[in-house]
Parts: sequence; C-alpha cells; structure tokens
Amino acid sequence: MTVTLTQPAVGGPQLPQERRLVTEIPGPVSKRLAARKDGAVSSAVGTMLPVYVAAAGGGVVVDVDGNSLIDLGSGIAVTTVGNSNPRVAEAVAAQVAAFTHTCFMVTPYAGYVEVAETLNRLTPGDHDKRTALFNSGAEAVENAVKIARSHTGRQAVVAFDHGYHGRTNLTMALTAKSMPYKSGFGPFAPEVYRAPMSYPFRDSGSGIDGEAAARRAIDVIEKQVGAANLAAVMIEPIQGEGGFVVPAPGFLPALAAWCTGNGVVFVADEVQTGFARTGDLFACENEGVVPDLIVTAKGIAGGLPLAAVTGRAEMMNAPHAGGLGGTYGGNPLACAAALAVFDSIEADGLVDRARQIGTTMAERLTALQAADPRIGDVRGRGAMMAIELVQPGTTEPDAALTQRVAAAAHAQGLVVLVCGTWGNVLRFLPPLSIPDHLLVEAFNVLEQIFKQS
Ligand code: PLZ
Repeated sequence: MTVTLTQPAVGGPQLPQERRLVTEIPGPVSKRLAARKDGAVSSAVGTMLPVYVAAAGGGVVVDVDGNSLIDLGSGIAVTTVGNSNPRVAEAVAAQVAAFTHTCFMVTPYAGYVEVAETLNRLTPGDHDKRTALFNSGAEAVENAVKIARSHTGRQAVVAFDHGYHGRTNLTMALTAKSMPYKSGFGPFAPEVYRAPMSYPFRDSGSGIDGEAAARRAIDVIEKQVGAANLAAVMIEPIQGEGGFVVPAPGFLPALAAWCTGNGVVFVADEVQTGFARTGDLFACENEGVVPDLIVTAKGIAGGLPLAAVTGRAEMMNAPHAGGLGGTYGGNPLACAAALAVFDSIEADGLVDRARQIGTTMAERLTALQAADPRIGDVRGRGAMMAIELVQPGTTEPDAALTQRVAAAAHAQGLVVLVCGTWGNVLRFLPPLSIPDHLLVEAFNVLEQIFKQS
C-alpha cells in the first residue's frame, strides 16, 4: 500500500464529479417519495436528508430530481472504496450470475474462506487467527461477546461512555446513548457495565492524560465488576456515533495491557474505523495495539451487508462446533464484494488516500476553528474527522447550531452527518474515491455557512 495518488480512481458509474443543484433540496420527486414513505414505512425509521437516490459514485450522490450532492458521509462510513466501485460491481455481478446463496453452513463456497484468510492476514498481530462472518455490525459485536464468554467462562462485559455498538438487545445494552437508540426498548441484556472514556476535549484542564484515563477506567472496572468476572472489554478505538472521540495517546495500550494481564478479552469494535478509513488499515494500528478480537463491518464490502469477528485462534475456536452461524452470514455476494474491496484498498492506494484526505480536512477545519470560537474541538484521523460545536470558550454543547449548520449544508448540496452524545458534533466521512476538487468545494461551502450561521 505505497501508491501515492493525488486523484483517486473514480469509483462508481461515470457520474459527473460536480455539485449541481437544479431544484430545492429535497426536490419535488423526492418529496413525493417521502410522502409515500410516510404511508408505507414505519415512522420509527428516520431519514436524515430525504433526497431519494438515483445513482452514486466517486464523491457524489445524485438524486431523483437530478441534483448532485457532495458525499461527506459514505452511507455512514460504508462506501469507503466509492459507491458502485467498478471492482465491486464487477465481482458482485459475476457472483450473482454464478449463485446467490447456498448457506455456508449447508454447502460452503470458497469466497467465505478467502475473506477469512484475508482478514486473518490483514488485521493487527501475526498470531494464529480465525474469522467468522455475519451480516451487520451489531450481529458481529454480539458474536464477539459470545466468543469471549465461551473462551473465559466469565459473563461480564465492559463498554464505555459515549460508546455505540448497535441496536439489537445486547448491543443496545453496550451502547451508551438513550435517545434515540434505547429509550423505551428495555429491559436490556444483563452483565453489561460502563467505564469512563478518555475524552481529551472534556478531560482537558484536569491533567488526565491517556494513562491516567486508563487508570480511571480500570479502577471502575476492578471495583464495580471485578476482573475475575469480566469476559471482555469492548471499545471503539475512535468512537463513531458518540462523537468521533479520539482517546488520548496511551489510553488504548494501557487498557489492552490490563486486559492481557487479567485474562480479559480485549475487543476492538472497528465497525466504523476499519478498512483504511483512519489512514491506517485499522485504527488500532496507530498505537500498535493488537486486539484479541476485532469486529469489522461497514467498509468491508463496499455497501453489501457483511461483518466479521477475527481473532486469536484459541478464542475463536472456543465455542462448541455449530455454536456460531446464521442463514446469511458471509453471503456469497457480500464475500465477492469484500474481496474486491480488499483489492481496491491495495491497488488504489486507499490507505495513503485516506491520509491525504485527512490532511486536507484537518487544515480546513483548523482554519475554520481559528476563525470561529464556536468550534471547540477539531479531531479525528484520516478520512474520519469532526468538529465539536460549543458555546465559545466552554465545553457547553451547542446542538442547535449543529442542526442549523447541517441543515444549511444539506440545502446547499453537502451530505454531512451529525453525531455525539449531545448531538453537537459535525462529522466528515467522505468516500476515499472523492476527487480533490469536490473536497475543496465542500469545505468552501461549509466555511460560508459558518460565516452566515
Ligand atoms: N459498532 C462502532 O458505528 C454502526 C449506526 C447508525 P450495524 N454505526 C451506525 C444507526 O443509527 O443505526 C455501528 C458502529 C459501531 C457497531 C455498529 C452497528 O453496526 O451494521 O448498524 O449493525
């Protein structure tokens, strides 16, 4: 992965790489579809920016009214290699023509094994590994917990403040934020405990560095759970939905070392950070952390539903034969897509591309912050950057401003997402296939929005 690109190979259909607004956002055709949605889809399923999509690729999303929006969301960090990436489209088309499903547990196929072999090779650490495939991030997180419990014979699981791990029952328990993920949906799975996270922006001034933050978390774990009862520590190396919180240096290594010393399985949830997104293939690598189990999804298969748990062979092999599985886990189409994604990351130099995009975004966001005291923090890594919006000079969240800025960005043809425990973080997750001129244009638009908001 040493190829350096200034302009990436454009993924997806050869769509004009431009921001083009021909109607208001959303346009009339999208509005008609939104009305049909209201009559047909559960109102509990929200849509953040209700432009209905006709095509997407490179760095744009084109809607049914003919508007072309700049994509700074990648479908929440999924289309890292670009939407409808040609390698992915070709591999999936060939697979769909050959066979679509047999169920790996019934009559297996090579694609599943090849994805497992590749993940075993690419994930951090050169120990003996095994992999199991699933459909969604949440399903894989649940299975990581099953594996850790089988391996340790213990039950408790620790997750962190601001953490997000999914919407199923066990993963709701692991997720920190109540609204909209958990409220009214309890009771939640037992034996899940929460520890304090390292959150440099909010820890600043208290003299808590990464190691001190780890000691703070470990103290809670030892006193409130007890190492002897603890199967797994589950953590996102950079938190996603919780606000792109990057823990202080030293936090993750200290936590991982404590887990190793106490027979606790250290699980990295790299569902959002994985596959070149952060400028490393996996975010853990930044500090040389080798997780016992690593959970991946999202960017793994270019938009097809696939997720994985990869980890130490003795842990992955701990559950009884037949103890892990599912009808669709490692579906042949998703596996074909994943193999094409792995090729694209390597052949198109996407790890380097993520770093370039990160440098550009960090420069633009830092300049914005210098001009606007409402931007309390600029953080993230690679093509996963965010700004936290606050009352100037404080850490008091400004969710209203965040909503205003996001709405203005949408109206002007930028797909941006909001996250954070307080809903005051604007995050940027462009596909790595975005051309430089669109990235520059997007931040020019954003700069104007901040001046006017
Ligand atoms: N772990 C770290 O980011 C999914 C969720 C959006 P699934 N994040 C986007 C929403 O509002 O539902 C995520 C994640 C991390 C696990 C998951 C869950 O992955 O594929 O959505 O189940």
